[in-house]
Formats: sequence, C-alpha cells, structure tokens
Amino acid sequence: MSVSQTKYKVPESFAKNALVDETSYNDMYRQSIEDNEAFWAEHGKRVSWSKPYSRVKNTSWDKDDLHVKWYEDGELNVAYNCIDRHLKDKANEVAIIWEGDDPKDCRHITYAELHAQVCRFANVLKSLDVKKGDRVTLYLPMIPEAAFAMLACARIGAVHSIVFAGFSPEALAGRINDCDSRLVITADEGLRGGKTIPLKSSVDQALKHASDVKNVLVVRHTSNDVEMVPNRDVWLDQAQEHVALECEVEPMNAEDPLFILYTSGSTGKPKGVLHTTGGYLVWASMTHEYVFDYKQGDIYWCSADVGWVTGHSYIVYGPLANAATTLMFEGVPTYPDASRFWQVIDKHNVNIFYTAPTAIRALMGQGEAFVKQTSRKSLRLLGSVGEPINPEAWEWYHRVVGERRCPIVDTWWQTETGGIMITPLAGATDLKPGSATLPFFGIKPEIVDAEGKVLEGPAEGNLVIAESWPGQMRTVYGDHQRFIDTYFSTYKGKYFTGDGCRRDEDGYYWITGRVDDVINVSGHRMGTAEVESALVAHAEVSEAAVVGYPHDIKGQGIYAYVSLNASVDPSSELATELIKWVRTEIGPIAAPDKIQFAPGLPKTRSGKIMRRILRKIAEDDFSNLGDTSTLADPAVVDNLIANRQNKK
Ligand code: 6R9
Repeated sequence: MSVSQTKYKVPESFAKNALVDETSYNDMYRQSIEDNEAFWAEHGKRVSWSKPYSRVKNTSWDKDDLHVKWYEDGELNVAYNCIDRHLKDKANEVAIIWEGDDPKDCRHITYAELHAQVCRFANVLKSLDVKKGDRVTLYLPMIPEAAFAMLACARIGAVHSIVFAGFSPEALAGRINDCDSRLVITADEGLRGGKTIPLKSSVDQALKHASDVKNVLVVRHTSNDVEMVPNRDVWLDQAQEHVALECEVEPMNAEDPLFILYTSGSTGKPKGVLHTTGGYLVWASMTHEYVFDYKQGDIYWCSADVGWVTGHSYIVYGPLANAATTLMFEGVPTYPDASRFWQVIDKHNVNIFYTAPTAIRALMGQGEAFVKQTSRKSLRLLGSVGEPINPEAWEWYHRVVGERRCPIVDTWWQTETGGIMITPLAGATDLKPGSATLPFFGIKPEIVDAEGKVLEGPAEGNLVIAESWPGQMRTVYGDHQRFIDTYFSTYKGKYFTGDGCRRDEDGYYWITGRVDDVINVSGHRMGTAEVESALVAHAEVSEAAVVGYPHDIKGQGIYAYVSLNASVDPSSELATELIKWVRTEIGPIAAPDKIQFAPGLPKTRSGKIMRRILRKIAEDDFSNLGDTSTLADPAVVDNLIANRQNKK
C-alpha cells in the first residue's frame, strides 16, 4: 500500500462537542493501561447488572494455564440491557430503522415494539424446547427478525450462532453440526438487489447432513411458497399466536456464552469463536459510544451484515445497549442504482455511517455523480472496517462523501476481539489516510519480529496484543486447545493477531494485512485451506494451492493453482465448473477469480508447497522469486510463469 503523508487535524467544531478530546484521550488511555483493573471496574458499570461484580479481572495468557474471565461473579442479561432498561425513558424512541432491498420497504421499530417482539420470539423459542445454554443457528436475511432472534436467544440464555446467508448448504450444515444446534431459524427467502435468495430450501438441503436438528423456525418475508416439513418446520407468525406476550429475562453469569460465530483461520475448518456475556457487552457498547461519538438522538448506520461480527457488535449489541437508533439495510449499495447508500442517508437523516473499503472502492468506480445527486448534509462522522483502506479510497470517502466535513474512523479489529481495538477517536486523533492510528482504551498493541522480540519506536513486524481486554473471545467452541495453539503459542504470553503492522514516528499503527494463510476478499475472511479442500473434493482435481492477489475492488482476489488427475485435460469449461463447484461447496464469496491449471506445484523436498512463490506469480511479480534452490523440481516454476493468469 502506498504511504500517505497527509495529516488531517481534528476539526475544531468537532473537538468542542466530542465525547473525548486529545487531552482526555491521553488521560483515559494512560489510566486504562496503568491501572487497568480500576479502569474496567469503573467502566463495567455502563451496563446494568442484576448482581454486581466484585471481581473485575482474572486472566492469564500463559499457555499452560490459559483463562480469560471478566466480571466473573456478576450477573446480567444482554436483552435486558439492550431493551428493558431503556423502556422507562425511551419506549417510544426508534430502536431499529429497517430499510428494505426495495426502496419502498421500510419499518421503524420503537424500543417498546422491540420489547414486545423479542418477548414473543423468546416464548416461541421456549415452546420449541430451547433452554439456557442450547445453541441455535440463525440463517437469516437482513430483516428486523434477525435482531429479534438474537435478542430472544440472549433473553432466555440460548447461544446463537449466525451463519451468513451467503454461505452454501454444505457450509451451513458443517456449522450446525459443529455446535450441535437443534433449532435453525431462517426465512422463506431473502432479497438482495431485486433478486430472491432461497434460504428455506438451502436449509432443507443442509439438513440432509445435519440430522440432529429437531425444528426449523421460518420467518415469512417474501411470502413466496416454500416447502414445510410436517412436525419439523414452524412458521414464526403462526407460532407467535399461541404464546404469552411477556417473557422474563434469564439472569446470566458474566462468563456465560452469548454467541458463537464461525470464522476462517489459516488451517483446518472454520473456528467457532465464542464470546461471553458481561465483558463483551461492556466492550461493544463502550467502543460504539466512544468511537462513533454517539450521542442520544443520532441516527447511526452500519452497513455490514449480521452474519459477520461487525453486524453483531455494531448493528445490534453495541448500539442497542446504548439506546441508539440503528439502521439495518437489507439490500446492496448498487440497487436500484449506485446512489442507494447516499439516498438512504438522506431518507433517514443518517448522522454516522460505517462501511467497508470494498464498498467504497466499488462506488468510487461508478463516479462522483451518484454521490453528488444527494445531499448527505446529515452526515457527521464516517467509519471504515474490514480491511486496510487504501489512501485513494480514504480520500474519496473524505472528499466526495463527507465533503471534507466528516472525520473518518478507520477501525481495526477482528471477530476474535469482539469489538474495535485500534482506531482514531474523531474528537481526539488527527487522521492519516490508511492508518488505523491509535489503540482504544485498555489496548496494549506491540510489534514483534519473527523471534518475538518487541520492537520499539517506528518499526514493522507482526501485531500482537500484550494485555487482555473485556471483549476478547474466550475459546474456540469445543476445542480450547485450538484457541491456545492459534493465538497464544506463537509469542509467549501474547495474543497473536495474524496481522502485519507498521508503527510510524507518531506512534500511529498501519495494518499491512494478514501474515498467515488467511485472505481478505471484500472484507470477508477466507482461509486458503478451506478453498483448497473444496477444490480437491472435486473428482478431477488432484491438488490445489490457493493464494490472494491484489484486486482493485475486492482488496484481494482468490487465485487457485489446480493440478488435475492424470487422465484429465485442462479446459476453460473445467475452470468454469471448478469456480461453480467452490460456490456450491462454500458460497459465492469463496469462488476463485482465477484458476491456473498447473501440472506441478512448487514444493520443497519435504513436500511443503512454497506459497511465497505462488503469491509472487499471482501478482505477476516474478523478477525476484527469492531462493528457489530448495525446490524439489525447480522446472515447475518456469511452467507456472509461462501460464500465469494475471499478465500485466
Ligand atoms: C471486524 C472484522 C479481521 C481481519 C483483521 C485484518 C482485517 C479488519 C481492518 C483490517 C486493516 C482495518 N481488518 N479491519 N485491516 N484495517 N481497519 O473485519 O473482523 O472478519 O474477523 O476480519 O480483517 O486483517 O485481522 P474479521
């Protein structure tokens, strides 16, 4: 990424009204590090506890005694915090604005209505025999019922696992089985860009490989006909007619699980990242308030999908815990046309807008006219998340969308971290395009070299976090050892993020991207191993190696090297078929952009594929392939170069 030298000072008008200015950021940050436990004892009070905590922090990152507990003797309920506690003053304020795929569809849901909906939903779950601690899989479009379902689970202490509705039936089945869900919640169909997405029928497909599921609860959304299996499938609207209107909240221990969310790693199948109740809620709500400078009455919009962690923390839990008005958008940025985002902002007077670099780059490519035909006067603050934002996209977002008036918070974090970790605070931090800038309160980032030596001052290396924070994931569901191995074994006593990072002379952090075999396609995390195992599952494929390469819009594209079985000839038809195959095995987001048939892959004598070489060839940069002398057969490299698919 090119390095931008530009610096944007905090606008004075912004600093004056912001929750924190530079001095208070420095003071609070210092306190949060020097007296970490006292800091979190104080800020834990931002949520309501039915039984107050007396122990704040009990954490160890020693891999022989690894445990992470925050507020461990406290009790609370997340649904109570996101709904009930606001009813006294804010029952009639809007909690959720829903904007449908079709610009004519929109709903405003007040806190009172949210309460009623969630109570009835929770009672339906109970009627289907869902109990505290049970896992429930959600496979839903971006409709308010997704938030109702999450909060209904939280209300009765069930653990939700949301599977992004773009994942295939196979991927869904794997995630249902991994956490042993007995109930799946879905909708008849989803709607995106004017097209219907057959969700219920995908669930039916998935359940052929997930036989322990007892019930499927179906939300009526498009109302098109779908098949309902007797004694298994239940319409939500019908079930709701027979349940009580009130549902008590279940008191939960701070460390009881709240949700599981599967995410890709560098090896093996996706990991079930487990987040718990108390620390997560403190983290999600505090970061939401400070990072977005949220004030009562603001209209806040995060354009993510609830199938990703950003949707969990910054569409649902963070904003609702803060009694905010959160906008939920079902559609895509380019439907009916490329000005949709900006039209939605005008229609609902959005003040704070949070989206991903891939969307910004795609819209940038459509030209400024789509933006300029809208007013956007309501906008005050912009945010970015999901991947490094290139300075060109940052400048466009700042100049064209925000008319140089709105600061941009480039927020670095991960599914594992529960919430934002490195970010500017708009009233406190001067901005540099492309830099996530400085740590949030309580976060102690460090840059280490390959041997684990901590580098001081301006430096480049791997990003680790040296101290626990309340929103940290607690384990990999069902595989605690994998949690320890993945995050705490590379660097002793530190959390390894998997990201590379540079720190400049001002102490600003610049995330340079993943240093492991994870690629980031349009802000979606994909393990190269997952795509490879889908490819080799095809009957004609003997071996596959997948790498990322720079892609103008997606950030990274997927480049697959495929070796075929001896009797099979490469063809463009087969390449198309393999792309389709991966779409069905995992989902459209995993479909390779390029397939290169390769008679052989570059391997060391011990059989390890040298991905470094494959990455270079995919980038069309093979002038310096480094040391190839350890290859078992150096001639394969010439063949790969000759047949490369990204010739410039
Ligand atoms: C929230 C989310 C996490 C990975 C992370 C990093 C990349 C996220 C970023 C960023 C640079 C930012 N990433 N935000 N890189 N600047 N502002 O995206 O979670 O899906 O788990 O992805 O995304 O590489 O390690 P998740």
